[in-house]
Amino acid sequence: MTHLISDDFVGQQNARSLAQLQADYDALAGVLQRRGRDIETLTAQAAGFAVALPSWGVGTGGTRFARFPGIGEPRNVFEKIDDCATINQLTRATPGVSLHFPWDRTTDPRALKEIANKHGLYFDSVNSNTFQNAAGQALSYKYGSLTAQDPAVRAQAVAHNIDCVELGNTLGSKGLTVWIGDGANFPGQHNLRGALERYLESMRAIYTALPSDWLMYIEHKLFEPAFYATTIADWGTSFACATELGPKAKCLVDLGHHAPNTNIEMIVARLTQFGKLGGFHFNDSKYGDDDLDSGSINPFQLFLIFNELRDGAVREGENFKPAYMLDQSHNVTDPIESLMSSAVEVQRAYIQAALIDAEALNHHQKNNDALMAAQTLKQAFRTDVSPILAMARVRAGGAADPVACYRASGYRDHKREERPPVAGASGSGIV
Ligand SMILES: [Mn+2]
Repeated sequence: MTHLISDDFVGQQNARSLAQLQADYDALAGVLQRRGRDIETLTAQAAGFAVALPSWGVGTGGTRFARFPGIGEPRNVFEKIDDCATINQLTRATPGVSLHFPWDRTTDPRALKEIANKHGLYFDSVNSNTFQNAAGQALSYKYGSLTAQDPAVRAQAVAHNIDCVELGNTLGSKGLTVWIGDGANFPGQHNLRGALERYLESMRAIYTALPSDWLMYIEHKLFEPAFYATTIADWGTSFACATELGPKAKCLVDLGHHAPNTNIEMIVARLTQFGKLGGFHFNDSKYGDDDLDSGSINPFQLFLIFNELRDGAVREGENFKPAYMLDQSHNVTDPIESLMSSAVEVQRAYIQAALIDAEALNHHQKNNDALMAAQTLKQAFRTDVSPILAMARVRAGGAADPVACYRASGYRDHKREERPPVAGASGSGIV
């Protein structure tokens, strides 16, 4: 495995804080032991956790108003892979990379796969893009893609998705995530039922082209760019479509794609109960599809989602493996730092949820003791599991403190030299 920051450097950085980490780890081990929990079991769970990186997240995202590029940004998919490899080197929690086409299109997917594998990375699900017009595209998506009135536009959008599947198959991916911006901006613009009928017809054609070991993830989003009626606006529509399409179609929950205050953990419970929870795009939000860093606004919500996932794993057994991915837009931070700390926040919620005393929770629920049930969750949520996460990283060769190690390495300054900006570099943005 090759790394751009030397493993020796990471080891030297870790050495400076190892004694402190060990002391914190031992203290936490004592606390957990009194609760009847073994810290080593939890550390092993943390080490086994993975959340995929969005290739478009390593560049500055921007908003619909402006984009303020960062320094030394990746200019093509190969440079994005370098940044993703660095994130995984330091966090040891992000070995998967999710590509977005046509932004990440390459004429040599085999070479791309080889380089990613050399860095210890693999390709997670691929994402199609019919919410923009690609350069040189014959027909416009201005009035929709998979739901467009014009059958030729729909055929073009279907063909693009099938192309993504073929490219992904060469790269070793096992899933296609489909999000469309289709919908109406005015009452009356669409026949609401007709648009969904056209969507299903298009999706059936894509579904038929899926390899047998692939899944299709349907990503819903409440609004934007369609501000009156988005065709795939909510989990109900997503669930209905996934059910219509068949067992290879599942629902993808992007945390920012709901109305404010929506009980997302309940959506997770529902989709799990009916076998349609495909996976997540993790991020955080205050108002809408803000694409803020995971855990930066509402870490308790993230924890409650992982409580449902913990319950799902108990009930569903080994086959319950939702796909975890970050989907964020970084505008005022170094994207590498944001993605590293976000991966750690998702991993943190996972371990906090693993700490829940499920037996006690069950008991309190049966006895209608709402206060103690809530306290049982809070006890796990309040536990600072940072030493577990740091120890899992250090043992795997990662950094005790990924952001500090990254800053000390001078990685971004090297990239400033190596990567002078080029006009029209490959895309990054908000999805
Ligand atoms: Mn998303």
